[in-house]
Amino acid sequence: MEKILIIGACGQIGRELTETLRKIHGRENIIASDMRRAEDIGQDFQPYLQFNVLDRIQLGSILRNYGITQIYHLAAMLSAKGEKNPQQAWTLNMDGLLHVLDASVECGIKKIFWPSSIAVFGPDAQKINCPQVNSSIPSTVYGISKAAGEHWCQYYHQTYGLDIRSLRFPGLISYKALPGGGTTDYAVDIFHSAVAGETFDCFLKADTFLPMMFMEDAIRATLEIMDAPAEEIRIRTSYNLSAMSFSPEQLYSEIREHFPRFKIRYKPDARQQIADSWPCSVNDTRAMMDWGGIPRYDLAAMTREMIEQLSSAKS
Ligand code: AKB
Repeated sequence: MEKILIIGACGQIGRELTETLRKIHGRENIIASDMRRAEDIGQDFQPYLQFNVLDRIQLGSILRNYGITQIYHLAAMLSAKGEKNPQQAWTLNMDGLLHVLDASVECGIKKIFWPSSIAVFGPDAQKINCPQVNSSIPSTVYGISKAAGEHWCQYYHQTYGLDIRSLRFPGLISYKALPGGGTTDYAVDIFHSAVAGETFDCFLKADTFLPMMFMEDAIRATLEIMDAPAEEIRIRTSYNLSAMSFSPEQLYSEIREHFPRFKIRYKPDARQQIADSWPCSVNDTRAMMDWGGIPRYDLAAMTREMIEQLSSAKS
């Protein structure tokens, strides 16, 4: 029986992953944790612990006291927020990961998942279909922390045999939880404006192509990489992962198929520079070869699902 700790469970990925893992392993075996106060968390999200991953001593106690066998470490500061708070982003993203790696070796954790990002690539990387191994000189603190984190994961695997698995997520789109502080967040916010009947102010230019994925596909890929036999995970930094690539204008046109009167205004801000530094699309052949399945959602299917779900939540 696995006992799983999710760190950063209140975030965009954490909410859905917690729900899914609880269906598979049973509610009592999935301990959700985050910085949010335990009093503010509903009964439906229990068992829950208020916990800051920067507290290394508490991390060790949790792993021992709850008999944790696996960790999903999701807590991080994303790209746009990280540029406003570089030191804090570095501390949370880097020290947080090092605490998890170190405590996992100490407590004999069997398997760990840690998300990396397309942000590991910088302006000099290949723009279209960016390969698994390519120039990786990131221009954001978030990207630097993810690139360094990937190397730490590989180091802990090679040096201590730690079974840590990782995916380079593109922008993730979901209706259950909002993202916070990312450059790809526009692709979620736009749906909320469309369903509310409001004009959307887009912080990226109309023709900015970025790699994106519907959350259901991201969760499935996470479960697939975690379920794969250890010897099939040949990349111990992090795997490129791909589903679709679109621009704000393409997403807007797709949404207009459902809401013909929907309006968008383009007001690019500092996040444009971050988006311009990332690839437009990535190549995930290695993930497909080693363990992966094919994503089910393209732009049209994702848009339909987002609108259906947000509209029914509203009514
Ligand atoms: C962000 O925009 O910072 C994230 C990411 C691509 O990792 N969604």
